[in-house]
Amino acid sequence: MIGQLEDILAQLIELRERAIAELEGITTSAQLDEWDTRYLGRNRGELKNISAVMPKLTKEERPVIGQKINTVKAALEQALKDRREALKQREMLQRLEQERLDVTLPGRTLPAGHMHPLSRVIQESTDIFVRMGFQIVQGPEVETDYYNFQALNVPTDHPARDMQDTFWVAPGEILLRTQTSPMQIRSMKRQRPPIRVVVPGKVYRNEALDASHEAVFHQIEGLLIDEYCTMADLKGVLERFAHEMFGPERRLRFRGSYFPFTEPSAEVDISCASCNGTGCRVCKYTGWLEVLGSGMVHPKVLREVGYDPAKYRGFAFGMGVERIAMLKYGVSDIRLFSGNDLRFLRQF
Ligand code: 2NL
Repeated sequence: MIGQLEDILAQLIELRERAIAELEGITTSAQLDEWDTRYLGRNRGELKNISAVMPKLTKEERPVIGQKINTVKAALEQALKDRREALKQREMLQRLEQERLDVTLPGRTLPAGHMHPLSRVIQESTDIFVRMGFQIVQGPEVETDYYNFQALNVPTDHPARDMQDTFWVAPGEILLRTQTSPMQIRSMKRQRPPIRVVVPGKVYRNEALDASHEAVFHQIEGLLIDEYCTMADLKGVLERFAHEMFGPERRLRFRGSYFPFTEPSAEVDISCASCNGTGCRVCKYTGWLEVLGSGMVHPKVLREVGYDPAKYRGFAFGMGVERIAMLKYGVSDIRLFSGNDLRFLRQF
């Protein structure tokens, strides 16, 4: 039976060669599975078919063939495993190639907002006053006639109280504040001197609107009360403010003026930054730009909050935030600040 043995061995060698050659050409895992069943399948795999002859072999031949079959089986199993691994690698490389990412591409920038120019001016201004020892106070926009007018020595027949100038909520009683002074009156009633407060906030005036007038605008008011306080202190504080806000080259000029709540009163001009005071279109050839109103607190106002004018005196000032921002940034129309046009806002 030597012939049969050799025949089987030859079949095994041929099977192994063929199976491995075929394996080389396989490119998908479905083909691999198909190959697996065809050659190594327990049911009708080619190797199984060859093993079927085992019972016909002699006792001596059986282990020889059995061992050979096992060797071929192990070789094919190993080859299958290697091919699977190689295919996996290939698929991974293909995916890496296809799903390639350029990590050097610039990211998508998210649009970031920033402070409104008016908020910035308010923040910068209050910072300057905080450095000079003032406290920042805020309060309601809906006020009483008493805090907005009476306590400030604004007479009942004063034109500011007129229907044309004030937005009344309940005529003669409740109104939208026309300045932030009401909070300063409250501060004085609440505490004793020395007092140093600054009140930023929204104010309302029923005015004809144009490039320099809005019905809703912002104001920063300051108040200082102490035993020894003169106009020189007022000038010093305002000069410091102007220098920090507009630059140390700017000069200030005080012009006599009138407000019901201060006596004496002064309007303050700043030397024009465009021409350095020599005169140009910006300052209408005067060399000066009006920035704020100020004065020594009127004795009637001091008395109203319970202070003895013989013992205490103080100064106060008020400025329009929009006006400061217009001067600082060279804006020619106040309405731009409330227009919400991003082309304008993005410039700050
Ligand atoms: C201006 C002028 C000013 C004040 C506001 C004030 C407040 C108290 C007492 C006295 Cl509690 N005065 N405030 C004083 C002078 C001027 O504002 O032209 N504002 C835009």
